[in-house]
Amino acid sequence: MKCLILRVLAVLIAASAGQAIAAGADCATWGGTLLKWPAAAPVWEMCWVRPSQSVASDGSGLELRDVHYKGILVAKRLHAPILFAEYRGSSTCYRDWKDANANFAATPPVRNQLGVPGTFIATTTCDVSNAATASYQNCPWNTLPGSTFTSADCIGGAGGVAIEDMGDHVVLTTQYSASWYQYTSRYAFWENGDIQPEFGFGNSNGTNNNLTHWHHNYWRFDFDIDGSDNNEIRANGVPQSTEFTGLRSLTGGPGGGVTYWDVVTTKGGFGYRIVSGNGDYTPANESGRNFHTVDVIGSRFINNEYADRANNNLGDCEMQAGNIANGQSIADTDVVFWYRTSVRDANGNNWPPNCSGASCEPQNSMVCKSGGPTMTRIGDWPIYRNGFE
Ligand SMILES: [Cu+2]
Repeated sequence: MKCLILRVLAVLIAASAGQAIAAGADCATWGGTLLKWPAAAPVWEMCWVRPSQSVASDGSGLELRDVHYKGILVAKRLHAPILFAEYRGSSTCYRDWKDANANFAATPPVRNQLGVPGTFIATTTCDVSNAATASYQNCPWNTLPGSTFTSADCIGGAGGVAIEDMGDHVVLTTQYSASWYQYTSRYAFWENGDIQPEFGFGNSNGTNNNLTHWHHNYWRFDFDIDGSDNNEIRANGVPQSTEFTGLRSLTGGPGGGVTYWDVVTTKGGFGYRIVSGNGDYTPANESGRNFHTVDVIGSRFINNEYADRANNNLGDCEMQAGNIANGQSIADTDVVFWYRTSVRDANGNNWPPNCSGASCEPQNSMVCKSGGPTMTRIGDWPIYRNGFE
C-alpha cells in the first residue's frame, strides 16, 4: 500500500510539473509485437517488427517502435530504410530492398519471442562468413568448415527475429536478403540504457565479389526523448538550429571534427550520445563516385519521410542527403538523426587505386564486415518515476 501511495504521489508530482508521465510501449497503437525485458521487471519496452512488415518504400529492415527505457520514451522508431551497394570500375550500383526476410540460425526458445538461447546464440550469414573467398550459401551453411549447424537450427523460410535474453542485455537479431546479399540487423539493449545497433553486410553465393565494392546502410534513429517535442541535436556538444549533414572524425574534438552527436530533450537536458564504432570509419565517398558523401544527417521530423526519395528504385544509386537536410529548423522540436555505416570489400588487385601486387589490399571480399555506433544515456534521466526506483 505504501508503495502504491508513493507511486500515485510520484505521478501527481510529475503531472503537476508538466513532465511526461512514465509509460510503456503501446503496440496496439504503433503495431508490432511487444517486448518487455527483463520479463520479470522490465527496463526496456518496445514493439518489434520483422523486415517484411517494416515501413518505408521497400521496407526498413528490423524496425523497433515506441522504445521506452524505464518508462521514459526514447525513440518513436529505430530502423534502416536506405541501403546501397556500389562497385569500383563499373557503372554498377544498387539501391537495395529491405523487406525480404531471410533464414538464419537461432535456437527455438528465442524465435520471435524472448527466451534464453541455450546451445548457441543467433547466427547469421554474416556471422559465419570469415573466409576471403568462400561462399557458404544459406543456413545451415553446409560448406562451412567444421560447422555443426543443421537445418533444424535455422529459423525457417518465413524468417523472423531472434530475441535473446543475455542476462544483462537483450539482443534482437534478424537477417534479410536482396538477391545474393544477406544483411544482418541486430540491436543490443543493455540494462544500463546503452543501445548498440549492428549492421552486417553478407553475401551468400559470391556474386560480384570479383569487384571491389562498398556497402552503405543508413539508419534512421527517430529519437523522441521523453516525448516528440522539445528535442535537439548537438554536434560535439553544440546545439544545431538548422538541418545539417556531417562527417565523423576519429581524431577531432572541440573546434575540430565531430566525434559525437547528442539527441536530448531541452526540458531536462537528458538523452542519448551517439559515438561511432571502430567499423564505421570507411570514409565518405571513398569510391570517388560521389554517391555517398555524408556520414550523418540531422533533420526535422516529417511524417512518412523515411528516406531521401519517395521510391526505392534499384538504379537510384546516389544518396541525396540534401532532400532530407533542406534548411528546416531543428531547434527545440521533433528531430531525426540519420547515421551511415559502410564497409569496403576488396577484390585483391585494385584497391587502393593504382596499386599493384603486394601494394593492393589482399582479397577480403567474402569476409563479412559489420559496424554500427554505440548510443549511451547522458544527462540526468528521471528514472525514478513510476516505480522504477
Ligand atoms: Cu560485399
